[in-house]
Amino acid sequence: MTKGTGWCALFAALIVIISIMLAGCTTGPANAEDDAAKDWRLTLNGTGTKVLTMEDLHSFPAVTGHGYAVSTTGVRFGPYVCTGVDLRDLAAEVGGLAPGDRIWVSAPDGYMWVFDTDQAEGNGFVTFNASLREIPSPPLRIILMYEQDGRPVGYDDGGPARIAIISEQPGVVTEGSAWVKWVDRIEIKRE
Ligand SMILES: Nc1nc2c(c(=O)[nH]1)N[C@H]1C(S)=C(S)[C@@H](COP(=O)(O)O)O[C@H]1N2
Ligand SMILES: [Mo]
Repeated sequence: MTKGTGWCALFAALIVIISIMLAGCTTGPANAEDDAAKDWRLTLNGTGTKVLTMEDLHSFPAVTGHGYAVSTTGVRFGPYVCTGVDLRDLAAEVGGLAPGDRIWVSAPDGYMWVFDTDQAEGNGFVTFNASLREIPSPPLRIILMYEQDGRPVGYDDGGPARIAIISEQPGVVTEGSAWVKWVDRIEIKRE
């Protein structure tokens, strides 16, 4: 083996090693998110029970709007363009909503938030402008969001499925506590 081919082999080996490392960096986290979405299940409970996959969720009419939220500590998250499924469409799968019903939305970390039917219709939320001054609420929609800014919702953002409260126009801030992350259960409670 000449000196030249030795260097050439070493160089080739380096290229292979670097490629493998780069591939790990770029596809690793994306695959983890894909797996999370693949394993994800949503249990709907109303007059009956249904379990949906992410593929099922994508088969519902998609709704897109502007979402922007503020935490109790005044930290804002967003603004985002949010895409998902209207909560009423999910409720319809298990008997729909009747006046007085409550919608319990929960996650595996034990967090839960309750919406009433008025809110499911987009009313009765407290809203702020981007400077966190309270403003009269425009019509809103509660969605189970699976896409944020055109990409699947990442785990850190509460994916694969998170509650988002959206409006047609941008700049409407809602309370972050209702934006349930990692949603895996939606129950309709009737008195
Ligand atoms: N599953 C789950 N969702 C949750 C919470 C939580 O603790 N668990 N906290 C809520 C509260 S109080 C706020 S302010 C926002 C915070 O969102 P962030 O973590 O994206 O900033 O998530 C909401 N959704
Ligand atoms: Mo919060």
